[in-house]
Amino acid sequence: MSDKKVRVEIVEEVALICIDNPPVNASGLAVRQGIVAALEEISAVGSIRAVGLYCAGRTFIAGADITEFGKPLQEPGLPGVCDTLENFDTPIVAVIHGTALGGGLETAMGCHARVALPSAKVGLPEVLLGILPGAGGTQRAPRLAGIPNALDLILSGRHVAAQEALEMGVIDRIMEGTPRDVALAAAREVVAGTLATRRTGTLQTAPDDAAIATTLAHVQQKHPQLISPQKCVECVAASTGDLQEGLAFERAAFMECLASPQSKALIHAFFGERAVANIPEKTAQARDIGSLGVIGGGTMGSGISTSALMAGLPVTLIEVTQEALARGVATITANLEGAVKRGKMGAAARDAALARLTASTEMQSLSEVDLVIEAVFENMEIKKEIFGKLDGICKEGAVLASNTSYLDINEIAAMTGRPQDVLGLHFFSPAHIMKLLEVVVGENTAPEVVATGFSLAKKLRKVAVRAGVCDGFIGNRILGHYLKAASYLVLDGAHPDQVDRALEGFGFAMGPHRVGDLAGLDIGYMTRKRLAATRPPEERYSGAIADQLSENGWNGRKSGKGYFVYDGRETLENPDLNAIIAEARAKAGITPRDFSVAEIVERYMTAMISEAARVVEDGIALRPVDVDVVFLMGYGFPRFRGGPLHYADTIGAAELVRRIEAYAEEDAHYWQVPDLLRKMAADGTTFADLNKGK
Ligand code: T1G
Repeated sequence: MSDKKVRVEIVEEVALICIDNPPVNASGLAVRQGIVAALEEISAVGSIRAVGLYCAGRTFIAGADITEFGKPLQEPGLPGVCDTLENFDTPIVAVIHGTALGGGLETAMGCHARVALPSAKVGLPEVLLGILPGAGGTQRAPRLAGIPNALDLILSGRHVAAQEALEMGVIDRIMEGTPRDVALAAAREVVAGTLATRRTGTLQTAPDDAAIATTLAHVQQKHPQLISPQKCVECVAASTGDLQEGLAFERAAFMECLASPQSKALIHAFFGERAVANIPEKTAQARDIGSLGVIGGGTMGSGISTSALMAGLPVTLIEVTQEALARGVATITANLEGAVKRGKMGAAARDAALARLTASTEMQSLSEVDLVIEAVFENMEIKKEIFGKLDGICKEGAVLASNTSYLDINEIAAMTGRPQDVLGLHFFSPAHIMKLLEVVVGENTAPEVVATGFSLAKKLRKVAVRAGVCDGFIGNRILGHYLKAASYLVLDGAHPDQVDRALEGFGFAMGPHRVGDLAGLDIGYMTRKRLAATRPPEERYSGAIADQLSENGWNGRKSGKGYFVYDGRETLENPDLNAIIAEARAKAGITPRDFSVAEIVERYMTAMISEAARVVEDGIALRPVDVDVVFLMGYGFPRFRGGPLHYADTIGAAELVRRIEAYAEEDAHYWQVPDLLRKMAADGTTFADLNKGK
């Protein structure tokens, strides 16, 4: 079997070009060279009347090879290949299966007709990587599908099903069969004249200034920090003119986006979400999970149950009372109803999911399930008692997991005679929507049990990140630290609303005080009380203001008042807040001072990065990218900044050390330079280097 990425097959008067570059036929250099060589080979035959272009493996070209970005561009580039296809004398029909994405769809649009298998999908997701379709997509898509459809495809990055793509005009036909057989049949139809072909570039784009103007205003308002969405609209607007001028405009815009820090961050996020699956236990044999038990029908337990039911698993839900059980089942039902409303599943699938749910107050009914997830109130004694019981109930080989957000998995596992079967599976609320799952590995957790956690995550369509045991694991440990920085900013003079606005300007969907109100201030209050006994005396207390709010019964949205007042959909100022802040400052003997937006962001992010560096240093996270993925998937970190440690590399370890040492003059206990950062500042290492194992 040659390792040629592109093969030509001549079948009478038609030729077939087969691209074979697993895993996703990315159009790397060898594929591009191979396509050009194939066309030359076909020209040389001289008798070919039509060409069918298709791919081997699981999908048509899923885009340009992203791993080539940032490296010197090697010719032929993809724009050139698409032009060569378009200008080829003999008609070429592209046959799409799997997902034709980005440069893949652009390659197909460079061909003279497009046929898709019924299950195929097409898309132009480049904007999700901070770039834009740079091989003619912004010029050919409007010519085939019109400006509104092209804007939809290019700005949403969504994967469009074959039928809708046909209705849009992006593809010309849907045919059944294997990709090769369809390529042969379609090419013969071209010869027979029953499948029309045309050069996309010769088509005209009907102007639609209104759509362009509306969309431009929308992206500027919705994504003020992002470069590529705006560039996408400007390129589509240029598609009403001459093709070559439009392609040149697109190329310049593409190169500008590709050079942007945003694109580097978004590409880091793309590969990061895949890199976190690379764990020491990946070769271990995961145990089969055909059934799940969930203990606790509260927000988390019902969310986890919903996620499992939506993934096709049977679930046994356990609660202590019938009332609590009924509440859990009602929440699950509402979650599933919401999924139907959001178009995530059909009514029949909802009913089938509910039919897979068993609700019981008897823990004994968990005796045959493959995996149990305990999701009860965050109390160590209650959790230990449950695991003690599970040890006596569950079958041999069952995996016992806790959804604790902070507590010591080793201590919980010690309650059983099978600590090797115990791990943490830390879901994020709402658990049937949030994609992140922290898989917390105890000191005795068996490799196959860790592998089972990761395979469950895949089944639930979650992104799993491996975490070691410490208070709060990766995410909440770091959160606990930088929220103190936010509280110190307020104690020292900033206003909670000012802090939130500064961080929303940085890119967070919501500032820490609004997030606190959303999650419930009582959670933080209980954590502070839980940790009070172990708080070092030299630590400056950060909870005075939040404590007062909770002690007043103001725990945020759920009580209509917290840092802010919530009146229906309105968020209003809390008229009592300033007095509480002034009192806390007076008690602490603080003279407030002004903080700039830049200083607020700097302190908050430096605090986050410091603790993140310690989490890597302590081996709680395998790599810096694991921290980044946790924050991108679970803590609303702005994706176009790539995560705390990707962002840290844009600042540099030396500058971070300088900042921390400056802040330490105010508070040497809170602001300490992590050894890892000091070492990186000394030897010039970056977190990107650490991700590569350097
Ligand atoms: N380039 C390089 N590697 C890629 C790749 C790509 N385009 N797409 C996937 N991979 C790798 C991925 O890292 C993983 O590797 C393996 O393939 C399987 O992927 C000019 C410039 C296709 C829907 O944005 O959305 O074209 O981890 O685990 O869940 O306009 O991959 O096994 O080592 O994700 O089944 C535009 C990106 C590029 C599509 C399959 N295209 N890919 O999902 O598998 S920019 C995209 C995906 C562009 C032009 C511009 C998904 C998928 P590893 P996977 P999956």
